[in-house]
Amino acid sequence: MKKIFYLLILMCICTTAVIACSDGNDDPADGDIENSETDGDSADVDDTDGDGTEEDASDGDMDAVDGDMEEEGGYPPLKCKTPEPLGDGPYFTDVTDQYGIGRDGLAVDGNRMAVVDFNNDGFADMLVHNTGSNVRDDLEADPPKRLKRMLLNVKNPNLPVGRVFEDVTDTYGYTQTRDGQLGRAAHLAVFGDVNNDGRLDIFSGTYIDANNKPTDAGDRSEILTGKLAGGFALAPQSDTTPSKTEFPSTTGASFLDYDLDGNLDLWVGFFYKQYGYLEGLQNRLYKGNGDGTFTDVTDELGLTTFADTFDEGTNHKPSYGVTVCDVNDDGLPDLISSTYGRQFNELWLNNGNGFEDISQSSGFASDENLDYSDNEFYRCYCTVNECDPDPGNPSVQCPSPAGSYWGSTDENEWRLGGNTFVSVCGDWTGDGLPEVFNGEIQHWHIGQSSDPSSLLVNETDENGVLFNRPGRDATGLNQMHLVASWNEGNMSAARFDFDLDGYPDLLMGNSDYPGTFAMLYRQTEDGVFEDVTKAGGANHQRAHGVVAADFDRDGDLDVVIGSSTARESPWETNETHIYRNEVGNKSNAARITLIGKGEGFANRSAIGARVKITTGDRTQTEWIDGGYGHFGLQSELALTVGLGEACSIDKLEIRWPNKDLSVQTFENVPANYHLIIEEGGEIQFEDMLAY
Ligand SMILES: [Ca+2]
Ligand SMILES: [Ca+2]
Ligand SMILES: [Ca+2]
Ligand SMILES: [Ca+2]
Repeated sequence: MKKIFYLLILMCICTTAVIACSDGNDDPADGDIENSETDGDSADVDDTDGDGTEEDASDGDMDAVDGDMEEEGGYPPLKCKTPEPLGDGPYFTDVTDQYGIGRDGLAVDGNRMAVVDFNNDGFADMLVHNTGSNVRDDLEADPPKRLKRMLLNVKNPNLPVGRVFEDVTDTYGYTQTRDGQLGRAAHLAVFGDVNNDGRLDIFSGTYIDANNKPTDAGDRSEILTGKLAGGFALAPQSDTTPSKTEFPSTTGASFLDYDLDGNLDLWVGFFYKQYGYLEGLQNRLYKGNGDGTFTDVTDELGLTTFADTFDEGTNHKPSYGVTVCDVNDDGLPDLISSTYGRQFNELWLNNGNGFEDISQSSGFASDENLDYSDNEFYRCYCTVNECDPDPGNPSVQCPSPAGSYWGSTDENEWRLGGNTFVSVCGDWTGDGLPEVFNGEIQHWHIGQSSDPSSLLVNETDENGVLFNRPGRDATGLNQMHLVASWNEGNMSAARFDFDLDGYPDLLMGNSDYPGTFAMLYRQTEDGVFEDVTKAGGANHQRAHGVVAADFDRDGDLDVVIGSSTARESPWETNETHIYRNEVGNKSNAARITLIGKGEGFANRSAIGARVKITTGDRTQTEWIDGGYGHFGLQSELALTVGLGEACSIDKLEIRWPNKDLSVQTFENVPANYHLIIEEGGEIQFEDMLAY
């Protein structure tokens, strides 16, 4: 009911906005939006002139007496901005305390975050998980020890304007257990409306470390469905909840609709079977049944991997994150596993009937550099084993015994990939095909054995899916090393257009090692990135977990950055910080919310929808994302698209993730509004808010 009410409000706003545009901006060239009745939702919108009665449906001639009819299909007035040069910064300022989550407030700790609007009020909320193992939260402790915080973005009651977070972890029921206690063990979450009732639901993933079985409280991954009255309830258990006799090391999850039936499905990644061994666990695809339950379809769709087929590259991978990405833009979402242990990354192509392993053929699995001679641990191994050719003397103090750390495996191709934590999918180059940025941990002493973080440029053509790695000098995604014994800890990353100039940028988490901090790269008009970390002001130390959302709804994307306390960190706890974007909203932009019609149509969350935004000779392509990367990062389901100097969108094209992959186009859509579009319907315009 609440959702229906919300929609009615939106309709009213829309109608108001439409009436407000009777100043002559109505462009007859608006094309296919002139037929205002196409959404079929006659009860809500037929009173176009606001007189409290429905118009006669047969009155299609828009006569002059009806005045307002003319504007019904029109758009609200242009609200143009003139972008200013970025200047010296800072582009972001730390507003953690203002949002009430700093040390004097809720003292939120955590570095795995999903920032979606889970109470449907239009503002991005936040669910934060902290690193931890098999234990429940200790709510008896003083203060309570919590590994997850569910936070609502609400108006600050003490200020005329401004937002603040309210802790609803317990009241919203996120940590409820099957035995009635609170504090359920959980380590990641992604959101999507799995039962298409208008309320977001949750996959709550639990990482069980098989080395710590005694502390296992028995909690396993769960689906929680959103209640109409707010909060969440445990859904009936199905295949997404492993049994208590299994020890699944869940590390990532992403909602998608692989079969385009309108019910969200779920791709889940798992780490090692047991830490300290090479063998991973089978990653799994679950088909959504539309009621909160899921059925494991991994094997029947060809996604089977094996315990020990390392040489063939078909082994269970130690995944450290999963991502969904339609790499060949055919509307059928494809699956990525970001793999740790320098093992191959996985890319599974959705062919409509199942999945095909194209990890190797596409070049996605690893880079082509097979030189392992500068791997110091391999050199150590060779001090006590015969190696041909001899890689030379190690320049590190070797472990004891010298051949440990799997030195005997270092010559194998399947150990010459990356320690990939996050794969970020999105079109950076502007050709409509998604690139993938892979964030890696890399150490100086492992040398070229280990793939560096890099942008994989999509060069798919009629011959198949292909990724190319142009390298750091070509992309500009360089990283400065302050010490000779450097480590790169790129465990998280977010793709978003911070300055809304129409060129998506990259915020990269960098953590766990001395001297590491978040790095901000701005994409320039020639497609090369420039490092603007210093001017950015969000160079958060030991940045572990980064994700973007427009928390204050002023039009630009703010960021949340988590912290790590690993290895002599400046932080005492894994503090979660919010940085407000101070520059983006000087440019023109659009916020776009898509709503699918549910089962038999597009999924209600519109996850997988493709949006093309053309201004002048440039087209940007965006997809609605169901979560990605290391421990379930997720940004807003609403898109924020930068338009730079353009104050209207020449052409807005939406491809819905339904069986027909139906496409809607709108022309000359004014910027600087929140555009809400239900599948098959018209654009509802909402004014941008600013708090
Ligand atoms: Ca739901
Ligand atoms: Ca489905
Ligand atoms: Ca940009
Ligand atoms: Ca903002």
